[in-house]
Amino acid sequence: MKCRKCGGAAVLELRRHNAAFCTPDFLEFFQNQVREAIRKYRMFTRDERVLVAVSGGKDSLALWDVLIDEGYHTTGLYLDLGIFDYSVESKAKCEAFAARRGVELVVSSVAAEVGAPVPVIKDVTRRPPCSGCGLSKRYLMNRVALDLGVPVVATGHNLDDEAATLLGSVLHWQTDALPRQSPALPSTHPRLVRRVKPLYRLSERETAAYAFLKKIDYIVEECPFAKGATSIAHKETLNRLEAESPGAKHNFLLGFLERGRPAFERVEDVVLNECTRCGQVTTGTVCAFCKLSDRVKRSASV
Ligand code: Q46
Ligand code: ZN
Repeated sequence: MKCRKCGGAAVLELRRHNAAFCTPDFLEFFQNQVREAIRKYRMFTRDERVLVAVSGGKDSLALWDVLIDEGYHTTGLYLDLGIFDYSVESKAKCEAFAARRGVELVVSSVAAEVGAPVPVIKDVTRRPPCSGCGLSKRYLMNRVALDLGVPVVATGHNLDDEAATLLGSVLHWQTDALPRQSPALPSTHPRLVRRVKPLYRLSERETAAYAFLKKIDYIVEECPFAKGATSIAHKETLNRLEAESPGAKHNFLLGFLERGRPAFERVEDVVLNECTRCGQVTTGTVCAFCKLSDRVKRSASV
């Protein structure tokens, strides 16, 4: 196998691009895909500070790494979910990365903010763990960004994540979710920051290769609550399709973004208010996060 660019020995074959690359040329390919994502969706400028949400996994640390190399002004945000050893280890990976690269990492704890860690929230609400966890993550990312005066949060969602979410929405024709599926969600209220996904053009395999080649030490284990999630089943389905026809995932997602998504866009008629308790955005009077934290604190006091 020879590198498409320089003809040297290739380390990685990318069937969907019908190409193979050596290490330096693969790293450049990876950077170019991120540059293209940022440019195409005007995700952020060099003058803006970017809050990078890191979980300790390969995708978010690869994202932070590439943005630092590209010269962006970044701050990392680690949300401590309190999920047993998984959280202890993933936090240590993020702290070690930040120390190695000499960048700032902010840590916010769900237990401190909600009143209990994710496993307890799950028991109190009797809902799947990802429900309280996802709500808390979205809320805290936005609130920390506002507190720091950062206009944009970047997450490490990759092509596989986005294609699996799209497949789930299409299988159920969730027409409310389809217009929101985008690599860049604009701020629609002064108290909502922009959310962007600069890795949406890169597959999980490619981010794993990047992390490996850049010697990034990340947590390999998934969250213990991820097992059995429908998104994993959707990823497996897409991987089978990809094996049959390389490029299927890429065409599915990028084709949707270019040609499918505009058909589902409509003028949002939801009125956004500020939560009377915390001031964050809600469609009601008190936001879902404040309600959740009330419930958790009430159950702890009985
Ligand atoms: S939502 Fe669910 Fe994740 Fe939270 S409980 Fe774990 S799997 S971490 S991406
Ligand atoms: Zn609130």
